[in-house]
Amino acid sequence: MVKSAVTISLVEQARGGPFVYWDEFEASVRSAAALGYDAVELFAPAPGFVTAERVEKILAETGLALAAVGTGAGMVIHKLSLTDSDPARRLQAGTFIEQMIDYGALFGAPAIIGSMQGRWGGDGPDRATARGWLIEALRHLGQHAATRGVTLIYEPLNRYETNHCNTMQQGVELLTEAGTSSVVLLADLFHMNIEEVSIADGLRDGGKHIGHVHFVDSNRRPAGNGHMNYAPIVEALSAFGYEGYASAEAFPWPSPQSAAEQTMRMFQTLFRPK
Ligand code: LER
Ligand code: MN
Repeated sequence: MVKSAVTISLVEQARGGPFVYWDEFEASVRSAAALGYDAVELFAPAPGFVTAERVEKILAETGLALAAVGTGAGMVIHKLSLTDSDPARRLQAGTFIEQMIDYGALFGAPAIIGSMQGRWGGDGPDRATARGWLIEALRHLGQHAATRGVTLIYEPLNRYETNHCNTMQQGVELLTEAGTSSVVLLADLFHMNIEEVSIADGLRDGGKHIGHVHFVDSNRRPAGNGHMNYAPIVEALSAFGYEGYASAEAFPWPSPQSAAEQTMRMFQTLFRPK
């Protein structure tokens, strides 16, 4: 059964980004719990930003799980990427992600590599060099995650955010080349709406490699506020037995509370039909 999750961002520098809750952690988790969410996905400025003790206490009190932790703060705040031409910066990027993996793993939550994959070209490395670094990083970080009992999530992004992988098929090829079984793909419906010929076909391309879904509409508003056709999406996920999270990574439109309510209504309609 697909599970519901909603994003919480505590990264001030990311204001304006596609995250539902922006409040303090506890208030956001309590609000998500009141709406019936199974979990929250946390985008924090640094590993341990909300102490492990507090996370544990609040999750225990509300009964929610931690679905995943984002690593994008490494890029947004520190401009770190796994494909930076400077080896010292690549090392710092890897260390930031390792620490985020360790933080999430305390709660069984995988870390997500999205914007920290960086891009090739321009003043940076050529495509083959950057791809080699990315593959090496996924192998190493995937192994690190496995020793902590979690997977690692790799997210193909739309062309304006990366030029490594834009589609699920490219994501599968990257993971296959990396030869790692501890890294899974994130299917973000917003990015897929830009890049895939058909979102449902893209999901089928990813198939069993897909370990996480960002549940959002075509315009990045909460599900139901754009022109996304969800029926074939739900059918494709169900056909390969997807049982991960549908996590609301969407603009807090028109407000965090309304966005969380609207997403939950759509989640119930699509994934818990009467
Ligand atoms: C960024 O566009 C995104 O989708 C995030 O999940 C990755 O950091
Ligand atoms: Mn995403």
